[in-house]
Amino acid sequence: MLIRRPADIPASRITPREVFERRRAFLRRGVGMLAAATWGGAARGRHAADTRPLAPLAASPLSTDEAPTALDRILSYNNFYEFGAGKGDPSLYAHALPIRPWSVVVDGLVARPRRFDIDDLLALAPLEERIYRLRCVEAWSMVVPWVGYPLAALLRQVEPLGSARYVVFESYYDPAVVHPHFFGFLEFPYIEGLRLDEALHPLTLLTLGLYGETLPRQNGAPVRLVVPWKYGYKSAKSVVRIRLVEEQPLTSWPRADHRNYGFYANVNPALEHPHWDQRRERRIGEFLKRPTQMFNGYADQVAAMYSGMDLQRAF
Ligand SMILES: Nc1nc2c(c(=O)[nH]1)N[C@H]1C(S)=C(S)[C@@H](COP(=O)(O)O)O[C@H]1N2
Ligand SMILES: [Mo]
Repeated sequence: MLIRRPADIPASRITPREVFERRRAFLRRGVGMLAAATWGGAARGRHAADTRPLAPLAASPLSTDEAPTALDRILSYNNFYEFGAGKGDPSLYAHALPIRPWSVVVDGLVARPRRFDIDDLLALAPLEERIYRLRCVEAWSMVVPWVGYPLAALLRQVEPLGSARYVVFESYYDPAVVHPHFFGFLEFPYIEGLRLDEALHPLTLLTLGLYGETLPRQNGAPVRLVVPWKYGYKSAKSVVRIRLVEEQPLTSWPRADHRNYGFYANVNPALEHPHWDQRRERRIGEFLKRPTQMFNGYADQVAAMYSGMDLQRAF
């Protein structure tokens, strides 16, 4: 079948928002399958697309009004070390990730431990589209229209006990499936963690999609975390277990290199990093760097959680 674009508009002239709106219009007109195979397929390049539309989505007042990064960049410039250390590796190799069936165990210091099937998770709370900045410690950033709902909605279901103070996130790991090349720096499974108040903060998103569809594998299908005021490494992908615990967990990056990666990982331009300048960032798709904002621009909402803490030490 020969498939044409709607008009001969050079791709360089199309803003991500226009592409997004046009894809949505396609989906609404009931040719979702076709749209996914054409626009999605073209944008994803070598990635085997098998996402599906998510609806209905409420727009979130917590969204930034900045323009989202183009979908093809979000799909092809990734950190997902289980599938390689190069930015292009996840889009090439993450197709091996088996995303169905999938379930997430939520246990530890909770009154009602439970295993959630991915379909339960998709139906647990109203899905919102939230356009958030993602700032990587490597000094690049993106703006992504995520789809999800507050992690708090999930945690409420299991009733955290009074003794629970931290939340641990464990990513999928099967040595037979992940990472076709040797990468000896991180130990797997990838482990992340938040303080319970951070995990319950309304900005902390249990994320099931982006750009109006279920998550592509390279972005952490079928369910990941997004914590927009922290460096990207806090946003664990392809989560299989969420555990509530009493002690601050030893997470993957500080375990590998505690001088360069802290537990808190709050975006902080005043912090000196030995490898990357945290004062500025390059928005993917832009040429000039821009100043990095404290807490990635979310200071009004989150700074109070850290009052009285020395953010140079608790970094
Ligand atoms: N399981 C797992 N989750 C992960 C990572 C990883 O290597 N493995 N990389 C993190 C880092 S460093 C970043 S910047 C973001 C990147 O998310 P994106 O590829 O969807 O932009 O995912 C985070 N989550
Ligand atoms: Mo990152």
